[in-house]
Amino acid sequence: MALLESISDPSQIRAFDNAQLEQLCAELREYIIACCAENPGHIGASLGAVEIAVAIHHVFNTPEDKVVWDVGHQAYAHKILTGRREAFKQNRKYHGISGFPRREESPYDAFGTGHSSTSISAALGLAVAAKFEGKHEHVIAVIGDGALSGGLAFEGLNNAGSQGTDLLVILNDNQISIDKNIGAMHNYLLKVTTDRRYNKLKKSIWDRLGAGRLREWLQKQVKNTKRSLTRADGETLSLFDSLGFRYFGPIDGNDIAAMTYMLGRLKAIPGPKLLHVITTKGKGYAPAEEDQTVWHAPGTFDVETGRRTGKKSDIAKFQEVFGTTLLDLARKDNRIVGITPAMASGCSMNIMQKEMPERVFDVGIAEQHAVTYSAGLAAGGLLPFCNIYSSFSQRAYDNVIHDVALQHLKVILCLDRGGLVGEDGATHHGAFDMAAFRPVPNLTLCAPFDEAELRDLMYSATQPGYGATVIRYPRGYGKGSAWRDRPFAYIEPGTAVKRHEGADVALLSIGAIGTKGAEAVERASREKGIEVLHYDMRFLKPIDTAALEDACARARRIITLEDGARLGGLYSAVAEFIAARDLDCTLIGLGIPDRFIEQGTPAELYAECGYDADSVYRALVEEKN
Ligand SMILES: Cc1ncc(C[n+]2csc(CCOP(=O)(O)OP(=O)(O)O)c2C)c(N)n1
Repeated sequence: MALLESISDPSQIRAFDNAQLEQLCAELREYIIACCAENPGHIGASLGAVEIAVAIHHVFNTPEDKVVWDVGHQAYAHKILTGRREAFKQNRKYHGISGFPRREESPYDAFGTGHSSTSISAALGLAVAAKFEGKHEHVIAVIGDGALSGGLAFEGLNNAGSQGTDLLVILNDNQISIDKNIGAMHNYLLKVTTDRRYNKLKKSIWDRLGAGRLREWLQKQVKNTKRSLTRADGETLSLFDSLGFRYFGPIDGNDIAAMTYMLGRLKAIPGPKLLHVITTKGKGYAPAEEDQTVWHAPGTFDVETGRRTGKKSDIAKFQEVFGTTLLDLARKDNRIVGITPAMASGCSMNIMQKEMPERVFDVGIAEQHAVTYSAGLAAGGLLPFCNIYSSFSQRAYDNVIHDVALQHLKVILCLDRGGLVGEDGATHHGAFDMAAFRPVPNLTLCAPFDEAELRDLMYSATQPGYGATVIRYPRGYGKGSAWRDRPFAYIEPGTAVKRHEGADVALLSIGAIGTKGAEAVERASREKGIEVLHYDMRFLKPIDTAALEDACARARRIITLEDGARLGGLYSAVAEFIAARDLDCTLIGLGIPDRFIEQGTPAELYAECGYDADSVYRALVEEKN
């Protein structure tokens, strides 16, 4: 680590020669692998983007010149080079650094990210602002081929291409998203990169590198290739040119000499430019190159063997319950189809995809399209299950209102990772879904207590008593209730379940966080003789008013518990109920407070937000009425 150890600021690498830059890339890789083996993170994308980060900081005058990373999960080399080498050992940890770029964290993080496809819009904004202020800054957006499948990226290209503002977009094309990348844009990029002239160039780059005289030669080749790629076999391949960008590439993005050379040249060219670079996800670590989907974020592993060392559990995650149940339902009902915006393995829709590939649609990182497409499928008579991670569904809010709910279209929207997700932090917590969807008419909004209830709610939503439905459930494990091969049970919309009888205090919970509530209820009874009336509300909409009436009539102290924003969620719903009836109750709300919660283990974050089992217990026993 001779070089890396001495770098505290990227200006130190500006004078490096190619041999030093190559060594630096090798050291960065070794460091990222060693750190991620113990402290898991997004290793695959970050290994693939090492040369991009090094070349940018070598060529450009960061932080005055600005780099905007799309999604930001590939930016580990950037973080390590920009004064966070030691801090990287605490990557994604509680009170450590974020796994994504954050403006508060470093002046080198020009724009915060976590969600996909924002980089071109944000970089354009920065570039236009610099122009307004008369500053001569370079602004660079680094976007993956997966992120380019998101509509926002096209909106950015469309706007930037017509403005003529100086902007460099580096398209980091590793030909994979988390799962296999799909879509027409992917096919187009593939066509460009498999062009015989490009491959000839790539081969000769390698041949030539050994021989030296790199500069003039590369210059000539790149020029020729650009010319030839815009017209391969008589067909135009200049999609980006037609959008107003000058297209350069494709070049080998894992070749540091080629990268620094190209960036150096592009620095002098005005206007919107797009450099297409080909990289390998997981580059330099064989296990990560071999199974790129798993090594997107593999958990802990043994560096020598590549064996993944994360704890295995006997119980299934909510995701497996979702995936298996969807397949079970689809086997019985031909109308059922699955839609995922690029998260087939993350949400386990790949279980259905394996058996029924023609009935599962991976639409790319395109949450808005996923919802409106589902609405179209429903309007055409199919029964779509659209699965979106809760935080990414924020993108599709209007589509749910305008395309689904308003038109009474029966889309079953399954929101995965509802609630605090842990190490991915503020950008990824599913905090706002319940508050956001509660005011939308024509929607049923529910959250299962456990695995069996998820299965039954999914089944129930297919039945005639339900219209458009949102089912939200958390990341990972529940309490481990028996669910597999269980006969489906219909759940009437708007019905709560009484989970404990009592009258000293009432606990109204929604979702799987209710299991922590149940632990606290049990402990309050055992240790303090406090008997809690515990309702698992199950539905936020329609809400079970009989259960609320019962709770308010019997217990004067009501505690709501939700793994979501208190403002607008269950807490607000119960407050509205109490206020409308002028009831004499004290209401305490446990849930995500009115601020953004950063990264940490779920246990640390529940404790911080005051709704882990201990906090619920304290709230229950604080006062005996
Ligand atoms: C709006 C949104 N949807 C989904 C995701 C989840 N996600 C994170 S990285 C990723 C794949 C990105 O692919 P690409 O841009 O090609 O980068 P790579 O990981 O291949 O380097 C996805 C789908 C996200 N971060 N944001």
